[in-house]
Amino acid sequence: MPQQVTVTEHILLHQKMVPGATGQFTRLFNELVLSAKIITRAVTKAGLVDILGFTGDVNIQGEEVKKLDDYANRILIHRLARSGVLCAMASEENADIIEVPESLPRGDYIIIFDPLDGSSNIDVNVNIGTIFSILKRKSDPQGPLMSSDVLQKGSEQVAAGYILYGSSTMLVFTSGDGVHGFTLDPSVGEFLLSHPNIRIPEQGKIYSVNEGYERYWDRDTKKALDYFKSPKNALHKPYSGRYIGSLVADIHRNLLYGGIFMYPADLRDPKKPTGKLRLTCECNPMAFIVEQAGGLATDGANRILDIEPDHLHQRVPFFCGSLNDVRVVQDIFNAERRKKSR
Ligand code: AFP
Repeated sequence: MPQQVTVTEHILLHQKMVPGATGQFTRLFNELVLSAKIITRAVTKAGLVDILGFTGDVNIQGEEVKKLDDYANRILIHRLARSGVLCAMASEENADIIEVPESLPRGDYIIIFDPLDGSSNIDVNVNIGTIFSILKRKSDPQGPLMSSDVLQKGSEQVAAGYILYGSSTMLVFTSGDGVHGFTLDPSVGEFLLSHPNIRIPEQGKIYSVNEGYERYWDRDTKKALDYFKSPKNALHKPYSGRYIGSLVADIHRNLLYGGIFMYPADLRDPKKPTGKLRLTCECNPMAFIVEQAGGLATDGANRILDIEPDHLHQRVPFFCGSLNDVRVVQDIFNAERRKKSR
């Protein structure tokens, strides 16, 4: 019989190697895993039960809230608040930080999540995902929670991951010790280690971007796209274009096959002058995973993980993926900056 390691076993084994580990992280993870199973159940029933379509509300991002989005958000908030190890949460769907009520046991961890990313794909049965970023409180636990506890740089993340609801449900995460992927075996209801120590190919062959908006990009982004489509690039042939429109699915594919994901600044849309994706709940966790797998993530000028967030729902341009491909983008942006400063 093949050796099958569950995600809980994997975390417990790794916890043993961390001096002073208290088991709090494992408790938090167990609630995440349970939430992922509950959301998977709802996703796989979508179409059969009344969970497709809109709730009629508009979220903090100004987007109409889908029923499944709202369901995933409520499950995560309810379950995670009961982990006993969190002091606060933040969700893409909620305007403000959600403090864990005093009536529940609390701890030093903070989690930021996008409950169901890729909502526009929900009603058409295309992959969607949950993204999470875990931080540790820095301020005195006896005092009030500070906004700086939540607005930490991505490099301070304790762990980050995503759950991909696709042809199977997968949980991929890093706690700073490589990237590991687990696949939900529905027959036993457990996430089993299926992709240990994922490494992103150094040289990609895929570019993923919503090319429909090209005319609204800055010159550097257009130059980068041109490079990936040119037969004169490092591959000596155009890259393949692949874009699902669900960040989790696009990053997951590129993580395994190699490639670059781009969501640049959009100069047409006043809502997206710095891109669409949110730093704290989307870009930071994905950047942590991709860097841990050997890749890179930048906004064109800065390493994503070095950006100090100034507010919870901050958006940044995002270029993330294989080392060589992201370096090409960095070089294009740097050259242009050098020219301007002359
Ligand atoms: P939705 O959740 O509104 O579908 O947005 C998904 C997302 O945040 C991310 O998952 C995609 O990569 C990106 O937006 C797609 O945006 P475009 O539709 O503008 O390409």
